[in-house]
Amino acid sequence: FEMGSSLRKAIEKNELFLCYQPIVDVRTGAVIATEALIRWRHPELGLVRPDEFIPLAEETGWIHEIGRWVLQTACRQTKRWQDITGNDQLAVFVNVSAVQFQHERFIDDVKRALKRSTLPPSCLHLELTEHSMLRHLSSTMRTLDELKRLGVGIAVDDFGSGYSSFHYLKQLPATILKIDRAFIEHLHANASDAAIVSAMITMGRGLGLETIAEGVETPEQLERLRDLQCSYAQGYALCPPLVAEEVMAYMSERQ
Ligand code: G
Ligand code: G
Ligand code: G
Ligand code: MN
Ligand code: NA
Repeated sequence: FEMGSSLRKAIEKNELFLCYQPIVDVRTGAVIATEALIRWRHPELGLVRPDEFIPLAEETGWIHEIGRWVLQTACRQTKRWQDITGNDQLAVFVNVSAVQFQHERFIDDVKRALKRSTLPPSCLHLELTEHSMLRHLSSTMRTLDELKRLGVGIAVDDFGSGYSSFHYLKQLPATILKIDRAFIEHLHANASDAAIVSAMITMGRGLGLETIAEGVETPEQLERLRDLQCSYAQGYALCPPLVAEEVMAYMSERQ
């Protein structure tokens, strides 16, 4: 069975779609953004998760076209939500793979998605893992600097899980830390995890970075994050990834 050749056709056949997971202000519960998460509805295999096809897309080079489609779709959708809700600060977080990021046309793709959607650059945040930022460090740094000049946000995804060092973190023009869910899982019961999350939040504040806690699954974890003065959170306890129509309903209930 050839997943590669069907992936090539997935865009034109409209088999790809985005789910969006709300990112919420811990104090007020307001939706400040969503994270776009790609899905593939395969005619025979059913729903294929990104973990299964993103590596394939990277190997085959289709990641560039798919990534372009994700950027454009996420920016358009977010602009639409801004217009409907009147909240012109509503933002979107888009995952970017290392391969996609290294492409010479990546910056052009970002600019084009912003221009076509008319979404303000400050409402787009690109998520990269520490690992992918540290690959080809000097060219990555140039791209990140240019994105920052555009006004686009740079989020460090899965923060704390990779081989990061404070030496690199200091140099990266990041704007947001997304605390890896491994640190959130036992937050309410494990004093070490609570100490680490607390330190991450404090360090973020000192560096001028916002922090988002990922994978918040219980009210107890959310309560602890509130105590630790974490700004934002996402996870099943708040809302799972939803299709666009469901996100609109979720936001309306919270206005
Ligand atoms: O819900 P979840 O199974 O969506 O996501 C699994 C993994 O796939 C995560 O690591 C996430 O960052 C990644 N992912 C989700 N959507 C995208 C996307 O649009 N582009 C890339 N490169 N990765 C994505
Ligand atoms: O749609 P527009 O007129 O902006 O396209 C100008 C050129 O850019 C065309 O050659 C087209 O093939 C190419 N192009 C169209 N869409 C994209 C895109 O999303 N990203 C990049 N990098 N090039 C694109
Ligand atoms: O690697 P990244 O952080 O981009 O991936 C986000 C992944 O986490 C997606 O697969 C998404 O579906 C998943 N996710 C979202 N909320 C939760 C949660 O509360 N718990 C767990 N275990 N996974 C979550
Ligand atoms: Mn992510
Ligand atoms: Na993450």
